[in-house]
Amino acid sequence: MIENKIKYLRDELNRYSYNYYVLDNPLISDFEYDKLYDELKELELAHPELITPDSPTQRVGGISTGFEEVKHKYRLYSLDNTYSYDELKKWYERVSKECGQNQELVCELKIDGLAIALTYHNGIFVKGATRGDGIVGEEITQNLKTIKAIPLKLFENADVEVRGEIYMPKSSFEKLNQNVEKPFANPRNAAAGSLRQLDSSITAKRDLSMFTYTAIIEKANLAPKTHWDSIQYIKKLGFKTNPNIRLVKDIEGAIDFCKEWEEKRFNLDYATDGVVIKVNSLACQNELGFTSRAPKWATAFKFPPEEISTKLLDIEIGVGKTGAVTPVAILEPVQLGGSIVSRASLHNFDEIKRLDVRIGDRVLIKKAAEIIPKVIKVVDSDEHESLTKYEIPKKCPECDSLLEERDGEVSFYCSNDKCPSIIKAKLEYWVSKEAMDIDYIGPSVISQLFSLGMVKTPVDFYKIKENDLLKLDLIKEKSASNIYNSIQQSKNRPFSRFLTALSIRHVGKETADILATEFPNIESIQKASIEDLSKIEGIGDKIANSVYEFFKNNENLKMIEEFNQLGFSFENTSLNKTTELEGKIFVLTGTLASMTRDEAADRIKQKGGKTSSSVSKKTSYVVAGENPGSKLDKAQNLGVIILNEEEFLNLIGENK
Ligand code: 3BA
Repeated sequence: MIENKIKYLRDELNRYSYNYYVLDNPLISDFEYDKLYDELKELELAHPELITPDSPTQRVGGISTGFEEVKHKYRLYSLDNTYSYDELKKWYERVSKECGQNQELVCELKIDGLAIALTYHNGIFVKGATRGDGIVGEEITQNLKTIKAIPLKLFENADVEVRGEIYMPKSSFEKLNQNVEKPFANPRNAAAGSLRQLDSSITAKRDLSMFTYTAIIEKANLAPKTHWDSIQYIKKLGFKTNPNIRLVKDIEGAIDFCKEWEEKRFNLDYATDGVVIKVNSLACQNELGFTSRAPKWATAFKFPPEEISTKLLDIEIGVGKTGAVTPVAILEPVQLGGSIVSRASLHNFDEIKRLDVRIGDRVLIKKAAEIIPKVIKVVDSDEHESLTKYEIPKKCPECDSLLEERDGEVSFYCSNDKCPSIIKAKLEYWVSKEAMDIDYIGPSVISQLFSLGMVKTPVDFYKIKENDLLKLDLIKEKSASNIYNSIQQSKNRPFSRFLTALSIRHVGKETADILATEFPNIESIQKASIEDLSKIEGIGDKIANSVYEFFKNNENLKMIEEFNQLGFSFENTSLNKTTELEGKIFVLTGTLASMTRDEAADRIKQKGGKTSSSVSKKTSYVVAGENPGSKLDKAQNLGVIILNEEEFLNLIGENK
């Protein structure tokens, strides 16, 4: 029978992937796995009515239009932390006072990833969300389903919510960074960026995994009495847990564990930033309870930030989009915090003076919470006095214009607003996530476009033809057509994004949002006086002035005129927002004939509705186009109203 064959294939595939991704014990080759997978895929294609959400084929979903906020059923608390063993001892004294002496503790490595919560009903994975602020997170079920260490079906029909940390192995992070335009700063950011993809097929390509460390059990065959036992139960359900965990008799045992891992952690293929210490007895945990933000029965020991000394080879000067000049220390490469460091921040010239840093000095550098290490001091040496004092450069390293100081600011500025460094920095900002979010373009592409004379102002991006891009030296996924398409797509960004991207002084994302809600279009901002502007809540004199100046500048006006001619419309869509669809949640699936899913989502939001990437009881409508995905099945199961394209257009009043 087909059903039996399908069940057999699913069980086999699940067994193989459990052994591979959870137990790290491959049983068969990728080739053999793929053969079974294809067989299942084919059967499901012929019998779509037999597809279930926990089938291994359901790991890669489709493209969603955004992530819905969800309230966690149980709050995810924070974790108190300390760098000091004395503090750990004090914490243990408080534990002992409440629950008696000799409380056992469990030590777990603190994984430096992203905390998430997974919900299972009857052993089936139904929902996954980010921690968010612990009370409300973002639903990212589709993306989490692509992670093979997350079981879609448990070994028991339990109702549980588990929490754990999503991480990217260090080795996979290094590989990924060689293939992306904008490298991620660390594995944690890479994991976060991968989870935030709207297209889950991209997430599926990233090597993500999860260590699970907490279970809230609602319905199960067992109620553990200790944290240790609950970890064993988590394993039994089919989750991956971190093997480096230890049950110890008291705080001394925990401190030993911390000391041991302070060095050993660098040999692991995942990032850890400390040790989480938890009271083992759940009865004692209950007695201790929580403060307003964290459990009293757990604490984290954070590994001390590493420091190391190295030679300062040079001080380079960078020029940002505002013209502000920042010094960067160029160092003899050293290993620090799991990566090789050859540059460090020196903040500004005041800092160089304060530290009396001279080229040729040995300097101490430190990597703390920041991504970029910083120079903390000069290491005393006989040599230091013989080195020449650092002098603040008089001229811009790029264009030789004089550097100038500005009232009340520590930075120095390049005085030439045509400085190539400033122009390039502005172009880089234009394409950045915060602004027009143009994929596949980063510093190297911009530098080429600029030196070939193809792009001098942002408007030039939109005049490029696909063939022009063939002149560039491009790698892999940054093909001419990818770049061209992502430039074209960026034309649809909202008005506020466009205003952000202009790099108007003192106008960042928040201010741009304010301007975009106060003014219906670009002409009206252009016409506004300084008084009009500074009357607005959140816009001070400084901002009002720079906005005013920006729109008085002839080159800026010419650029905006060119944008107009290119068909950019700077209408403020949020102003003509309506409320017909208020309170309605839509899920879009399949291909629509009259518009893309993104456009449909915009129309829905325009009318006050919301969209979500997954179907639940709260979903008001599922709009199904051609070739809808599993969302349609789910909608049918849950009895959610399903609209075809015509019905949808009628509903939003666009069926002409
Ligand atoms: N254990 C992070 N919180 C953790 C359950 C408590 C907790 C963590 C932990 C609160 C790790 C705060 C966010 C959160 C689940 C709340 C761990 C790790 N235990 N091993 C005590 O490895 N990073 N983080 N996560 N609930």
